[in-house]
Amino acid sequence: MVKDFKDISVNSLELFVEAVSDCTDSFLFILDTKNKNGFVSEQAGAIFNLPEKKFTHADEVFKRIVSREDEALFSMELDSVISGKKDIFNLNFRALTKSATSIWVNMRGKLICFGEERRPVLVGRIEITDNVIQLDELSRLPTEVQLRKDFDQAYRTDKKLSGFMIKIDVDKMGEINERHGPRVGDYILSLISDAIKESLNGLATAYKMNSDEFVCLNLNGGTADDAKVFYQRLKRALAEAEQRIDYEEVFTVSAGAVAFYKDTTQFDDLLKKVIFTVYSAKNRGGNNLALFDAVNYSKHLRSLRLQEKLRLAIKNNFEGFEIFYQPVVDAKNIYLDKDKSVTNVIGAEGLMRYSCPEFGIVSPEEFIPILEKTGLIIPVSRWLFSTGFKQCVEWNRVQKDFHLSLNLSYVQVKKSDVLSDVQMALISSGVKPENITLELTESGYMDDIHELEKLVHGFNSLGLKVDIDDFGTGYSNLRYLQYLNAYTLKLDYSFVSKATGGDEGDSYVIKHITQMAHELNLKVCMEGIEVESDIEKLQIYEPDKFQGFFFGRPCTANQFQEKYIRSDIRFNR
Ligand code: G
Ligand code: G
Ligand code: MN
Repeated sequence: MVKDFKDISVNSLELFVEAVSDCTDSFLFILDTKNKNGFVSEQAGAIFNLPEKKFTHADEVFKRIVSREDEALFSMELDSVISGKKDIFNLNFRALTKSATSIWVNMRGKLICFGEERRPVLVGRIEITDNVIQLDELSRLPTEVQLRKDFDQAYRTDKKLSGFMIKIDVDKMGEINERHGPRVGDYILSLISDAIKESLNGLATAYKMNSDEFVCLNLNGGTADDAKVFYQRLKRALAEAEQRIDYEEVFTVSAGAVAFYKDTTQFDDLLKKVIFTVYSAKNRGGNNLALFDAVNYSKHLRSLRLQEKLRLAIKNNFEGFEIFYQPVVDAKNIYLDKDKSVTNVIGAEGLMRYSCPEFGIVSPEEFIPILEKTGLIIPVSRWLFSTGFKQCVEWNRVQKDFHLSLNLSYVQVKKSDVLSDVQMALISSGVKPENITLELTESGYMDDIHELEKLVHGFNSLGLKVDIDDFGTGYSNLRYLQYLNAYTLKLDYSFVSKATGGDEGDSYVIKHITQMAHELNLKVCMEGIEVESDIEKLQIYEPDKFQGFFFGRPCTANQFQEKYIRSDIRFNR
């Protein structure tokens, strides 16, 4: 039954709509079904592509705010009201906002007759519905906002969720964009999102994340195996898509899946886990599915926490950084006295340590890669040079040719301007360059041994010596040794200890490397002397220097000074 307001004109209705429009979050509208005049509250014009308040051809104008998928539905509904078949308009549809994003709205109106001539007018409101589903333009998939909403809603209902989350990241999307342009890139992304939709088959819900990333979520008890099944289907669907475009482009995806069973992990933490897992897949070369690994993840979290600590420590004037010193002994003349109570310590290797209450003493094998990755190695190197050199100067006052070695990694050299940093530290500390050695390993320089050659030359021209460290591990290159103008070859302790442990092969190799090094005018330092009996076993090869736990473990500067630095001149240094 159509209501009849014969004392009220459409004009006064418009005035009423205007008057109350500020009092509601809905967008009020009027559509005269006979002359097709339209009227909307001002707020509607701000969100949707609608003209100012009053306009003609209202049926066409309203259709324009409907997204393409829902156009047919909208026309059907509107036409049945205009033709008088229905007196209520009620439709949920995706409307396009001014910024061309699509949002779900509910539009509801009632046919009412106004004035003397009883004009049938549709009066109602458009409301943005509660579950605003923001669809990604390209993939027509809901976005991250919706993913979070869906997850949170499930979490509110049940804090122990079971299912899986899988994140998909297109491999080499940057390259694809670069080669074909971003429009083709978009097209390929849409092929990938189609393939994802095709592969879901009820296993999960897909969402489009930033840039070239997707997430599929299952909250119905899906397992890691289900995630694998989905990924296999996706790979097949992608292969078919490639075939359809005649292999104009090959595209692969990396994926990471986290399965959870009665788990209370909240959304942000779950997302972090899944992001980490995709990185593992990418690090394995891409084009594969990685499953969440709790052990790796806790290592990763530890490394992130340590990274924060290191950053703070550096800011706090290198608080917690320390150089430990391990004695280096003259292998030709090990003891300074007849009863072998005083060892002939000719120098030390400086070994960096970091410690803090949370982590205790952290090994450089753990923190140096973090410093290198973050670039923090640059300030720390400067600190190392200046602290080490100053210490050397102090000990040189007592023992004038006491010698300090510091380690430099390949990445450290690449990332920082090591040469000029060392030079600055030399000048400001006033250390004698001939008392300083830098230890380098060959690994990393394999592609360009000339780089290493240039570096050694640079250090030499500052008056410093360079030792080749860890010789015998990884890729030691005998052929280039002669070009390097290094001072000492340091035989790695793992290698030396095998020989002293009775390995004939290693003994043989050590013997000949030592002999060869001497022929090339290099000194030899053997590391890893752990017990006294090692000395005899190794001395027959006539090394120049020894280093190892038997002579002393790495220790603090104070401990080192107390044990090994002697003001006593009777040893005639
Ligand atoms: O002493 P420790 O076992 O923690 O040393 C482990 C490794 O860390 C050794 O190979 C050593 O060369 C390296 N290292 C120690 N101090 C430094 C340093 O100051 N810089 C670099 N690059 N490596 C270091
Ligand atoms: O790789 P580089 O030579 O820079 O590192 C020296 C490392 O070797 C230090 O961490 C030091 O603690 C370790 N080291 C020194 N002497 C010995 C030893 O006698 N036995 C063992 N196992 N390690 C040693
Ligand atoms: Mn070393």
